Amino acid sequence: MDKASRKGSAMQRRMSRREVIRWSAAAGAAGLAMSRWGMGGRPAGNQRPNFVFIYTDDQRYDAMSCMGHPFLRTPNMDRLAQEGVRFANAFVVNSLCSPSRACFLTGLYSHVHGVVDNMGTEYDHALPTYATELQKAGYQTAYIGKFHQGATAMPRPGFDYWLSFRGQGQYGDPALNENGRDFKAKGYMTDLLTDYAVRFLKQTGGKPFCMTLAHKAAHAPFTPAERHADAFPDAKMAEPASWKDDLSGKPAWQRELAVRGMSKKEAAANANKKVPDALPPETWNPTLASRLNYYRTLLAVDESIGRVLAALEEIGQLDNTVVMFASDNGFFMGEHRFHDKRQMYEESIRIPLLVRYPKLAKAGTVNRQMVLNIDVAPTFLDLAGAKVPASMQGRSLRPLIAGEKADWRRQFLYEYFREESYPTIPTMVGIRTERYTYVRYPEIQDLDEMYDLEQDPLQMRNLAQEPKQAETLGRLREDLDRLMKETGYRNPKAG
Ligand SMILES: [Ca+2]
Repeated sequence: MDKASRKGSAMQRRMSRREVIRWSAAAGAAGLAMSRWGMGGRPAGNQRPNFVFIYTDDQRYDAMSCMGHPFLRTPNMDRLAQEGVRFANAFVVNSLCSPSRACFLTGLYSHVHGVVDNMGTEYDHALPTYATELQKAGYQTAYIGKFHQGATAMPRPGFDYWLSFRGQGQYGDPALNENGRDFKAKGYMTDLLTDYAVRFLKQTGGKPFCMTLAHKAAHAPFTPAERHADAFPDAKMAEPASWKDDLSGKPAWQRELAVRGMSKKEAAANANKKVPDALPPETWNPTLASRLNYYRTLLAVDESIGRVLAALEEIGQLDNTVVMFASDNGFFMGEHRFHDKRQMYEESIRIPLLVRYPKLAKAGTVNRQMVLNIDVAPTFLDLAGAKVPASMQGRSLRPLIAGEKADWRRQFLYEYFREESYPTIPTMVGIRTERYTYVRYPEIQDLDEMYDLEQDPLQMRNLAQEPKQAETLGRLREDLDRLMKETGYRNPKAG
């Protein structure tokens, strides 16, 4: 732990003691008994911020109109950016649904919290999460939406209110689970989740709360709300510049993925297809329905944000609430001829991250530090004045939200673990610095990758084999080894 973080932790400890004293005094004076949320009653709790953490599934970092999107309009995401901080360099440390969700919760890398793939593993319930710690600190906690870990829809530790579903769930008339009770709902998933979120907010009664609202959108099968089914009638999606990438000079598995497909079934069916050294060109379809529908699903998400903000205003808590908006991973829209996520390219590892909290954040700020999904949990605990467990690997974004100068990270570790269902995409471990990406594939014999993002932001030219780059490559390898050591890297799937 560096000096600044030690100082920060000491301050957190002092703050939490002060909080306890203040709370005890207030509760004592009012003659209130302990409730399930800690001290009963309203007084001191109102001084602490509430948290509303809204996140989507598979939303690209640039799928917002405030990022200059050509046809998607997201006035409420834009409002969060205009009235708060937009993190221009927000990343996930593992670009996959279940692992990233557990990273948000625990502030830990996948190889520590245990969720390394989408195959139904679950984080270790003994681990502290922002929910368990805020609950202990007297917050009312709610999880509403897609959880996508384990094999069950049942409530998880740390949440006073629970509304979720099993696995991926359905867009239309979904099966839901409310506080342990299974039932079938009528309606469109994004709208239903928003109804429950608004209902939760309206019954908070002045006690501090932390509500997570995790949307199913914009994940496949990309089903928009009926009212948005015909949105963007004239949209033509521009061909991404890296659609022309023939993947020559890059690892062979990437060309294999492009030629033979991603799933185990596709890979088996196409096993006889030859994998060339360079991909032949392919025609871009600017009106591909699945891609347009991906963007259409985000229209209901944006409306949902608007409804949540209105509900916060109605209960008089808007400016006392830290509203954070993010996504669990990015998504390829044909870049390098890829779809989906997982790979350590920018479109896959970058996420949107917006924070509105006018008590701390100056409106319309853009922060360019590298921030991560594992930073969310420590941020909430820090802002609540609760103790951030020393075991958490992320860092509190508080100084960045406040616009303070901070000695911040200049590189981070990225990891992905091969899934049985998508065997072509290998286990990878990499480092992203402010200038470079370097990734290696420890389980297969294939090329490493190295990109100079300053010279080659589209990641077209793999520098890992270029003699002139040997020194830089050597440094990146050393830095990666150090990060692996520091974070206790291991491959849990390798046993
Ligand atoms: Ca996802």
